[in-house]
Amino acid sequence: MEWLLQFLHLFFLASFLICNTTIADQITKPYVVYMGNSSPNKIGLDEQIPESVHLELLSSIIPSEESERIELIHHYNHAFSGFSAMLTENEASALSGHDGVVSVFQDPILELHTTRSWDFLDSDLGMKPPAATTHQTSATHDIIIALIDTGIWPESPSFKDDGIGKIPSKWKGVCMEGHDFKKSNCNRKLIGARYYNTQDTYGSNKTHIEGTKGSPRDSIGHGTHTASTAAGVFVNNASYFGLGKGTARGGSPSTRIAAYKTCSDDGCSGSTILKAMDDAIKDGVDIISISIGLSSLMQSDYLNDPIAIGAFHAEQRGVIVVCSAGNDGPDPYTVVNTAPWIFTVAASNIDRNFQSTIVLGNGKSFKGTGINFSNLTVSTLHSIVFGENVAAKFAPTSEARNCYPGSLDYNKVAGKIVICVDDDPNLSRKTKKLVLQDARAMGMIFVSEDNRDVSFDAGAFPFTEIGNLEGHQILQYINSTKKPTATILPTIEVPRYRPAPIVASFSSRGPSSLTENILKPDVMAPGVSILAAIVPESDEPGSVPVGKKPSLFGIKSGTSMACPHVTGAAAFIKSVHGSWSPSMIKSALMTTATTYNNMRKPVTNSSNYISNPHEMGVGEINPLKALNPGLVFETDVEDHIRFLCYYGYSNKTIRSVSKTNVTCPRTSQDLISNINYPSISIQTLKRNQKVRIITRTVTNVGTLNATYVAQVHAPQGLIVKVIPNKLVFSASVQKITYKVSFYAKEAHGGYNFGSLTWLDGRHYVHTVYAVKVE
Ligand SMILES: *[C@@H]1O[C@H](CO)[C@@H](O)[C@H](O)[C@H]1NC(C)=O
Ligand SMILES: *[C@@H]1O[C@H](CO)[C@@H](O)[C@H](O)[C@H]1NC(C)=O
Ligand SMILES: *[C@@H]1O[C@H](CO)[C@@H](O)[C@H](O)[C@H]1NC(C)=O
Ligand SMILES: *[C@@H]1O[C@H](CO)[C@@H](O)[C@H](O)[C@H]1NC(C)=O
Ligand SMILES: *[C@@H]1O[C@H](CO)[C@@H](O)[C@H](O)[C@H]1NC(C)=O
Ligand SMILES: *[C@@H]1O[C@H](CO)[C@@H](O)[C@H](O)[C@H]1NC(C)=O
Ligand SMILES: *[C@@H]1O[C@H](CO)[C@@H](O)[C@H](O)[C@H]1NC(C)=O
Ligand SMILES: *[C@@H]1O[C@H](CO)[C@@H](O)[C@H](O)[C@H]1NC(C)=O
Ligand SMILES: *[C@@H]1O[C@H](CO)[C@@H](O)[C@H](O)[C@H]1NC(C)=O
Ligand SMILES: CC(=O)N[C@H]1CO[C@H](CO)[C@@H](O)[C@@H]1O
Repeated sequence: MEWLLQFLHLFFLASFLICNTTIADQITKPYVVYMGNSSPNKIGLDEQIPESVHLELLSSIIPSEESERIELIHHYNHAFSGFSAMLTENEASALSGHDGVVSVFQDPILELHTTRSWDFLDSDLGMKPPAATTHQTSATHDIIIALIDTGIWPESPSFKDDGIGKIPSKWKGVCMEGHDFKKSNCNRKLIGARYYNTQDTYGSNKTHIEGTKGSPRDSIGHGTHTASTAAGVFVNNASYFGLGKGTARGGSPSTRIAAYKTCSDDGCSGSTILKAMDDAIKDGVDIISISIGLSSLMQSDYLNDPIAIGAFHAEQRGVIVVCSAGNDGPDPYTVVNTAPWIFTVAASNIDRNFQSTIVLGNGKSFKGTGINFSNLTVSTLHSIVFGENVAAKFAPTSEARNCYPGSLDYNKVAGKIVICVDDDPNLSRKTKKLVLQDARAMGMIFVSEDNRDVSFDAGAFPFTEIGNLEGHQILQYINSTKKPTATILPTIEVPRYRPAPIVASFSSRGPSSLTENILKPDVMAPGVSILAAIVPESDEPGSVPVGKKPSLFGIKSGTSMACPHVTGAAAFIKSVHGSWSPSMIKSALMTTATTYNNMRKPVTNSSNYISNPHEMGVGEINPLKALNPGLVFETDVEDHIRFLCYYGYSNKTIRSVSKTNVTCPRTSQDLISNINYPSISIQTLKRNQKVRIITRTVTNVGTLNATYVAQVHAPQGLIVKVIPNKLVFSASVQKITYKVSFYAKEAHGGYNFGSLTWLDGRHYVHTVYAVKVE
C-alpha cells in the first residue's frame, strides 16, 4: 500500500505541476526586461536603440499565433536599454536567460512616501531654509530638477516665472499637452511636463494600475507639494488657513522644474518610473527627486528595483538621484532606496508644532497635538464619552473603544466628544475620524503613543491626540462624575518649538536589509508638517472650514516631504559648484550635517533617546555649510561596479549592466565597507578578530594649503585609530588616502556608533561609522 500512496502522491504532485505550468503559460502580467547600459561610451544619449531590436527579442519567445502580444509597454533606449511588456511567467524566465538581459522582473507597484494612508499633515521648514539667498555665493549655474511623482498643478503661485531667465539650451525635454493641460501651462520655472499613458496596453483587464489619465496635471497634490518644496518660488503670506503663516519657498527658487507624472491614486508602476528616469536623463536634468519606493517588505535586490536601476545610470551620467527612505519606521531594516548611488533621506520634525488643547468640565486642561479648524470655544462644554461605553448593540467593546466602523451607537455619540483608543494599528486615525464625523459627534480625542509627533489634519472637525497617561486621567475624570464635559480648542501653532529636529517616528530605519556594509539612510531633512503648494480642490467633506476658500498651501508629512528638501539643497550647491559630481555634492551635504538640535543637545528620536545613524543617517542637512565642505569623498562608476561585484552579482551580469569588459576582483560582501562612501558601516566585526582596516580617500575642495587633524569619538570598548591622523594638502597633493582601524575585543555586542571628524580650524568634515560587533 505504501508504494501506491507514494505513487499517487507523486502522480498528484506531477499533475499539479503540469496544471501550474499551463496556468503560468496563459496568464500574462507586465514585466520589466532590463538590459543594462545603452552604449559602452557614456555620451550617445541620442543614439537610440531602435524599438525593432526589442520587438525582435520579444518575437523570439512569444508564439507566432499570439503575435498580437508582441508589443512594448515602455521602451528604454536613452540612458539604458530594455523594455516592459505583457509576458507569461515562462516567457519571462526564457527571456532572463538571453544574452544581454540583466534581469527580468514583474512590474512592481511602488508607493508614495507621504505618511501612511495619507493620514498625516505637514509644514514649512522652520529650520534655516536651504537657500538663505541673502548671503549666498551667487548662483551661476542653471539647474534643472526632475520630479518623478503625481504630476503638477501648474497654476500654483509657487511655479510663477517672474524674473527668471530664459530656459537653458541643455534642456531637451517637452511640455506635453493633455485634456486639461496646455503648453502655456509650462513657463520658465516649470519648464517641462510629461505623463505616461499605459491603460490601452492593458485593455480592460485590470492586471495593472492605470496610467496617468492623459495629462501631467496633478490631482492628488503630492507632486505639487514636493515640487514646490524643492524649487518653488517665494510666495508671501502663504499659510494653511492661517496656520504656518510666512513666506513659502523651495530650497532653491531659481531652479527649473520638470514634472514627470508616473503615479495615480492607485500607486506608481515601476516600469513607468523607469521610463520617466530614462526620459529625465535624456531631457538634460541635473537632479532627479523621487519621493516613492517599494514597500520595505518587497525589496529583493538592486537589479530588480526600478529606482535602483534608473539611478545607477543617472549617476553614471552625472545626474544626482535623491529618494525618500520610506515611512515604515520605527522598526529597524525598513529603509528603502538604499543603493549606494542613491541619496537616501530620512524625515525629522521642524521647530514648529501644532497643539489643540482639551479643557475638561473640572477645569483641567491637556495639551494634545493635531490640526483642526474647530469652532468650539471654552465657554461651551460638551458631553464627553468613551467609545467603549457607547458601543452599538452586539458590537464588541474592544471594537467600540477603538471606534471601529459600525461599532458605535450613533444615537449615543451624536453631539458628543468621543474618546477613541489605539489598540489596533490597522485602523488609522483618519478612519476613526470619519466614523465619528459620520455619527455627528462633536469631536474626537485620540489616545495613542504613536505618531504624536506628526499632527493629524482633521480639517474642520475638532480633533486632538494625547498620550496614554493623559488618556487615563481623562477616563478617570469621566468615571468620577455623572455629567462629564469637555471641549477641544482650535489649533494653535507653537513656533520655535524645542527640541528640533527630532527623528520622525514614521521615518524608515536602517540598517539596510540588502547590505549592512553601507550606512543608510544617508541624511535627515524636515518631513513633518511641511507647508507647501497643493491642489486646492478636495473632495473630502470638512477639509475646508466653513466660509473659507480652499487653501493654495497644505501641510503634509512623510519622508516624501524630506526628500525634496535635499533635492533643493543639492540644486543650491550644484548652482554654485556646477562641476561637482553627484558624489561630491552628496558628500558635502553629508559631512556638514548636524547631529545637534536647537537646544544644543544631541538629536533625539521621538521617544526622547539620543538618536543613532540608523535613524537619522549622519544628521540633519545644513545646506549653507555644505557649500564649503573642505574635503569630499568621491565615488565613480568603477566604485559602483565594484560594489555590484562585492554584492555578489556574476561577471556576466555586471558586464551586461555596464556594457564594458569588467572582471570582478575577488568578491566578498565585507569589501563593500571599503567603497569610498562618506560614512562607514561594517556588518560584522568579530571580537576575536584582529583589527579591521577600512580605507577612505578625501579630495580637498577648500583652500590649496590645508592641514587637517583627526578627532575620533568611539563608544567605550571599541578602539578606533586613524592612520595618518594628520592630512597635509597642497597644490600638488589634493587627494589623500587614510586608514581607519577598528578593534572590538572589549566592545559591547551589537551596533557600535561613533564618528571621525577632520578639522582644519575652519571646516568640520564629520563622518559617522556603524560597526556591528559579534
Ligand atoms: C482579459 O480578460 C478576458 C476576460 O475578461 C480574457 O479573455 C483575456 O484573455 C484577458 N487578457 C489578458 C491579456 O489577460
Ligand atoms: C494674508 O492672508 C490672509 C488670509 O490668509 C489675508 O487675510 C491677508 O490680508 C493677507 N495679507 C497680505 C499682506 O496679503
Ligand atoms: C460648528 O460648525 C458646524 C458646521 O461645520 C455647525 O454645524 C455647528 O453648529 C457649529 N458649532 C458651533 C458650536 O458653533
Ligand atoms: C492587522 O492586520 C493584519 C493583516 O491583515 C493582521 O494579521 C493583524 O492581526 C491585524 N492586527 C490587529 C491588531 O488586528
Ligand atoms: C472606569 O470605570 C470602569 C467601570 O467601573 C472601570 O472598569 C474602569 O477601569 C475605570 N476607568 C478608569 C480609568 O478609572
Ligand atoms: C528611540 O531610541 C530608543 C533607544 O535606542 C529605542 O528603544 C526606541 O524604540 C526609539 N524610539 C523610536 C520611536 O524610534
Ligand atoms: C569574475 O571573474 C574573476 C576572474 O575570472 C573571478 O576571480 C571572480 O571570482 C569572478 N567573479 C564572480 C562574481 O564570478
Ligand atoms: C576582456 O578582458 C579579458 C581579461 O581582462 C581579456 O582576456 C579579453 O580578451 C577581453 N575581451 C574583450 C572583448 O576585450
Ligand atoms: C601654499 O604653500 C606653498 C608652499 O609653502 C606656497 O608657496 C604657496 O604660496 C601657498 N599657496 C597658497 C594659496 O597659500
Ligand atoms: C489652526 C486653525 O486654523 N484653527 C482654527 C480653528 O477654528 C477657529 C475657529 O474657526 C479658528 O479661529 C482657528 O484659527
